[in-house]
Amino acid sequence: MNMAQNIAAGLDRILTMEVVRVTERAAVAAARLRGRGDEKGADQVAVDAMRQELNRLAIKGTVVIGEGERDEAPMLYIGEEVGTGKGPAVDIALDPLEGTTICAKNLPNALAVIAIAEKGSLLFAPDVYMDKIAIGPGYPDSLIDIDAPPAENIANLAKAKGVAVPDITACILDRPRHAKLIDAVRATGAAIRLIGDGDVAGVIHTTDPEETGIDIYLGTGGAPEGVLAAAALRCTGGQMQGRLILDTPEKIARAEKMGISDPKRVYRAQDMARGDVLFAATGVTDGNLLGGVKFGRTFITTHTIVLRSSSRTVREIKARHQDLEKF
Ligand code: VTB
Repeated sequence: MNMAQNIAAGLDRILTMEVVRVTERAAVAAARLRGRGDEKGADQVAVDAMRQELNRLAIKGTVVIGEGERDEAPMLYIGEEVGTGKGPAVDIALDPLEGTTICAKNLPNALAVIAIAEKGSLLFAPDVYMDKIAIGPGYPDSLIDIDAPPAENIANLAKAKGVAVPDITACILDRPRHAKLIDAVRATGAAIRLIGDGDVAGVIHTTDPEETGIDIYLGTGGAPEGVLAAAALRCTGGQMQGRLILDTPEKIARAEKMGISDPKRVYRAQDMARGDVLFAATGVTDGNLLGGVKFGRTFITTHTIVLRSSSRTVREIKARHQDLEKF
């Protein structure tokens, strides 16, 4: 395939390599503020760093999932144009620091995250909650059903995996709103990994249960984080369903403005992130899949995962940065 054909077939392949710098840079900036109890500060430096690096990419990018509406987020707001402007037109979902509280407390699985997709192919999700369910690759289609009771989903998963229900671990955000869900899962005998934040990582962890110990993700979290997780799952394989929680007329109106006409629609990963998608995440703090940034005396190391949906390649990039000036 020559270059022109390659571009026509999806995103420019070179972007797969270029995008790594974007999350690396955000992760290093945030990692300098790990464990300082300063959520806002860590987020701000990550945003600045990601934006700077993103603006070096040869793309005509539009942020569709970002730091918020233009009036509440001065940088990387929804609708902001990023990149050099010379290159393919792409839509971007990003979270320069997914898990600001995790970073502030120096707990596992804070990430710098980005997804780049062909124009018009990412769900334009309002910043509301989303009900989510996800499992990893290698299972029959439609094994999970967001409307089925947790016990049924877990039993079906255990059967398909060829294990007993108590051998299944579900990942759930530790929130009072999940009390019933937690009780229902515990009643099955399955184990739960309760996480404080970071459900993008939680969903991705289902794709490698041997490494992470997590088989299924359940519960409600941010809708923007849902789109980011869906982008990753499109690349790794796996199944996800999400439904926006539009429980007030105000939220329904907000969603409508973003083009969502059916407030009860169930989105699969392939509905939230269509076409060719690139996904990159760099660890800020140590985690189950990615190591955090390490500051050596003369170098900094970063650990990044880069995924592309059209080739389903999973790349892990461990970088040793010796030119510390660049940070
Ligand atoms: C999750 C989690 C995020 O928000 O989406 C969560 O992944 C949902 O909101 O890291 P609540 O905190 O209100 O439950 C975060 O914790 C922060 O964006």
